[in-house]
Amino acid sequence: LALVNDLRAALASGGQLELHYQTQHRLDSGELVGMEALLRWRHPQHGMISPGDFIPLAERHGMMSALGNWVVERAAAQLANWRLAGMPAVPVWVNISAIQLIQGDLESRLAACLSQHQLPASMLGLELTESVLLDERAGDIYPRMAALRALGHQIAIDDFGTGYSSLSYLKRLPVDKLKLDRAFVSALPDDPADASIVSAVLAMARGLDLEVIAEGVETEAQRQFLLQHGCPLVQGFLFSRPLPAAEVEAHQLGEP
Ligand code: G
Ligand code: G
Ligand code: MN
Ligand code: NA
Repeated sequence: LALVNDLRAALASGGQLELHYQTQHRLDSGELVGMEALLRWRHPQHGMISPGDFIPLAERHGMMSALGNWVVERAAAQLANWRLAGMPAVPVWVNISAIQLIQGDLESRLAACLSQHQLPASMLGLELTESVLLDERAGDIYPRMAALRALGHQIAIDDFGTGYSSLSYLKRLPVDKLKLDRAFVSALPDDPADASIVSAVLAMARGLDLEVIAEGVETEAQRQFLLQHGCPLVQGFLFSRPLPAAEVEAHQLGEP
């Protein structure tokens, strides 16, 4: 319970929360194509706490909506700073939780942040997990996804392949990208089952005109496999860990 109160205080002040950014690349050329914003909590006593631990806490105690809003606002502010600093203008992707869709004012929140920081919606991508897409409390989210895309946001399905969704939904979902979950990537290229699944997903996505980004790519052998099977995009420790904004900036602007 102490931790809940700490989180409430952290959210109120914003001081202990940070976004880290992990770069995304074109697999063949290595070109930077985007960044994922990942939430971090630097607790004064417990050190860095993973979102895997405090996001469930925030959800249970009614703080997830405020936390999600903080992430969107922070990412937009960072994008504006980077634009001034002359950083490559690539989209930043934020993770959207079910509660942000259920609550219903996500669209106006996004619009307010973008207009405040004078950014086009195309610079802020939205990652939704399969479980978010299937959350009944959010109602029919297809029209809302379509509306978000009409505003200019790109949408990616996060952790693709780990949910219970049927493949038929891919045909009608208004999305731009599939993020292939790292569970399928980690045992490549040796595990024959994962190799089959990954090559099948890549072939299917091509047919459906969806761009795939492979997550959790850590080794050159994994990169080679993905390259040979036509995976266009990649994110993983092989290229970069999630880093504080200042470090990403130093890398991209070519520190001596
Ligand atoms: O970065 P890390 O591997 O610790 O993230 C753990 C989990 O927390 C991942 O599933 C990631 O998607 C999720 N996560 C990270 N940042 C955010 C965020 O800002 N919002 C939401 N809803 N989830 C996040
Ligand atoms: O659920 P989501 O895909 O949003 O979670 C992203 C998380 O995956 C981040 O917290 C990040 O720390 C982690 N991650 C990113 N790249 C790698 C990787 O190459 N290997 C492993 N093991 N984890 C990764
Ligand atoms: Mn994600
Ligand atoms: Na993921």
